[in-house]
Amino acid sequence: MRASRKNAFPMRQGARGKGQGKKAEGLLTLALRRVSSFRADEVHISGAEGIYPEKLVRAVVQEYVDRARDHPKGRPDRIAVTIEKLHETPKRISALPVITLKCSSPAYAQSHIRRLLATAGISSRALDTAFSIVQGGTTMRGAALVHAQSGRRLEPDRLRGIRASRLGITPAAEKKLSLVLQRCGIDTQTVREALVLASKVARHEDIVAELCISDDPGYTTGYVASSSTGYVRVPHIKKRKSTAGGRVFFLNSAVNVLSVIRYLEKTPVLVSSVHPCSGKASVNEILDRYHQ
Ligand code: PML
Repeated sequence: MRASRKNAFPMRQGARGKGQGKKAEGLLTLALRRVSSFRADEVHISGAEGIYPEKLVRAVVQEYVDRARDHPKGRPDRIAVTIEKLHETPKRISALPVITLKCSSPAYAQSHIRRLLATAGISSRALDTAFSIVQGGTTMRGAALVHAQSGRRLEPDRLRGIRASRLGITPAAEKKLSLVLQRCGIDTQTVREALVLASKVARHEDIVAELCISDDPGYTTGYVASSSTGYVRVPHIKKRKSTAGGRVFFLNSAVNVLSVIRYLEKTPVLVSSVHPCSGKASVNEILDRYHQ
């Protein structure tokens, strides 16, 4: 599947002739949502996102549906694939640099995350709010928005949250990313997709940082990400079999929340370049890098 996407994005933003505007030529955005209705209300159990040229969409939809059926969280009751034409050329960005924190337990994870995010400017009150969201029992469909200083919740709907959408990676960058992650032994679809999402999120100037814990009970590595820390993977962020999880985006004080939501949900972004992966480091080593 990935090999067949070679040269799928030949047109770079700004590579057109004068007067051609910024219309996206034949690009579609795909979003997958898997829903289970084993409780009275439907529960969102996982999703996927991508931006593809029209000619690849049929094959990608098939791939999405196959993945959705074989998910570790079980067979969904409903699979919804949304396909939308992009009317705006995607903004091209770099993936965040990747590093894995040396961490051996959820207690250490929480303490390291508090230190890392405090350095990025997140108050302890905001961190309390964030941990209560990602460790609480409710699985939100999207991310919570938390004010980085006051810890106030800012998303209009606390169950729906905000879903970062319209994001993808060019085939060339995806190939390079695979090579870079292979060298660190972490080249999985989960890591690649989470990194693309985190890179789009961190790119907004009013989003200070992100905290993510997967709600997959078998996946115990989460991450914190920001433009200053990069993408910091956190092993043992939760106990195996725990279904808790979620995403929190921390926002600046002077933020215009609606414009951040618009960026996250509507602005198309493609990762088109990749940094090397730095392997593993202790929290002190990572903090020392900030202060250099
Ligand atoms: C998710 O989308 O379920 C979260 C995935 C987190 C991946 C963390 C990593 O292994 O880098």
